[in-house]
Amino acid sequence: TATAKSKTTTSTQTVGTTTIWLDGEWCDRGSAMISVYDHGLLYGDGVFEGVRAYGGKAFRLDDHLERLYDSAKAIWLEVPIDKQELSSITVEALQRSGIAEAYIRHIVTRGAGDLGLDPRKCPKPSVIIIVDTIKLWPEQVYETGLNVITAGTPIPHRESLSPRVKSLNYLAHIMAKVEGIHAGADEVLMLDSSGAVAEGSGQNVFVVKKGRITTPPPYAGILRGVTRDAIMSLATEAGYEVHETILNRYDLYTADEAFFTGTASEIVGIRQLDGRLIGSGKSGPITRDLRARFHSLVRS
Ligand code: PXG
Repeated sequence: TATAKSKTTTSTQTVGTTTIWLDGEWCDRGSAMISVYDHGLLYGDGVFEGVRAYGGKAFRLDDHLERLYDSAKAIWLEVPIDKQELSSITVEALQRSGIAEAYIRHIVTRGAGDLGLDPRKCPKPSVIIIVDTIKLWPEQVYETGLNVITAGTPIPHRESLSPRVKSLNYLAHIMAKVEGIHAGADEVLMLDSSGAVAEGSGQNVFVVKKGRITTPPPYAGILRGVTRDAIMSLATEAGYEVHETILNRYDLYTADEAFFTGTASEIVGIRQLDGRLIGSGKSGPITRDLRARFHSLVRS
């Protein structure tokens, strides 16, 4: 049954139930439905967020919601409820689910319209909150680091569909992921249309060289990750030198350490890129240190 299917077991063995809020109604996995005329489905016209909860508390919920409303603003979409209300409903959804170690997905779609592109034909955007869990890789990957290849698919140009908008159009990132799957890699590195290092399929990327930590700047055209910002602050507080700078693959090939950050991935080392071992070829000491600091931050 839908109820049985939606029972969720997290890594800490907390059993909860997938909980969905859809335009004011509480639903489960079987009952939550949207129209086939929704432009979110027809055209990928909409935006989303992914938030993690640790010990029943959402991590940096305000930052995620701010990004959600900014993404919506950028695509000329008005979220029909205000940020404060969405925040309260999110907290309630998390409590109702009973999932302590949760992954929360917010989605705002353009809503149901007709079969033309014109968003003015969609009178009411839909707002969805899903509380569930997520696991990208087995636990051991966090020890060994990831085997990564560069994808041939670049991220969309910043003046086409801005990568700073967390939109429902993830096809470029999915096509990159598919390349990684067919090559037997754990994850992919995506470049921008000029060939500079951009991000993973759902992660920001960092390089460590001689104790100095670098990551590409958001204005170059990447998603400004909430985890990225948290890691940059943690690293600075810990006394590391942190810089935003344009990176090339050369910088990764010759790095002492490299790692990805993201809500779903948290912080994970990159063991090798395109067949070049990075540093010692396993998750490095600064990556491990930041991972430990990140774990205590999210539980604090
Ligand atoms: N870049 C992109 C393109 C992303 O989609 C990040 C960076 C990291 O941002 P945060 O704020 O999460 O630190 C993301 C995150 C997944 C998954 O399954 C990841 C994301 C969205 C949906 C799924 O890994 N986005």
